Amino acid sequence: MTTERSLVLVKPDGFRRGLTGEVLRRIEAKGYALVALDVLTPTREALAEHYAEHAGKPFYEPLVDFMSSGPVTAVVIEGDDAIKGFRSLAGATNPTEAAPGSIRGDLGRDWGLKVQQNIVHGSDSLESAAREIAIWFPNLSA
Ligand code: D4T
Repeated sequence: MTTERSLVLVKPDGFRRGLTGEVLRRIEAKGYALVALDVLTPTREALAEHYAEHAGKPFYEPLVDFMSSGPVTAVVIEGDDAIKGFRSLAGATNPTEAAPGSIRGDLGRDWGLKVQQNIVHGSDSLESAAREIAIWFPNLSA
């Protein structure tokens, strides 16, 4: 096991619904540390960088529209195996399929929209985490 950092976002749907505290509670209850936290409305430019791998996919434009629609809470968390651990806390991308007990399974649903509004984002690898943390927290030392 290695101590890892992961970039977590409480997306605009989670923020609007007042779920930031609930997401942070679950992260802390799991035992991960909060390293940095910011509330901001993401720019389309930052989102283009963050979601570069999805450019051109059918859900890409709706995704950028949604993610820039209001404030998000951006958080860097830290702990042993925190990247995989948070993905497990978050649950499957599709909230209908996300297991009960997970953030998306307990708090999310399909709203019949062009893009899934699934409350949280979490980095999916060490490389993604380093890349994403540099986008959202350029002043955070590694
Ligand atoms: P993020 O990146 O937001 O944590 O979500 P995931 O890691 O679980 O999912 P992802 O990167 O594959 O997708 C990013 C974002 O796009 C939405 N999405 C995704 C969607 O609406 N339809 C789809 O078919 C996919 C694959 C949900 C999350």
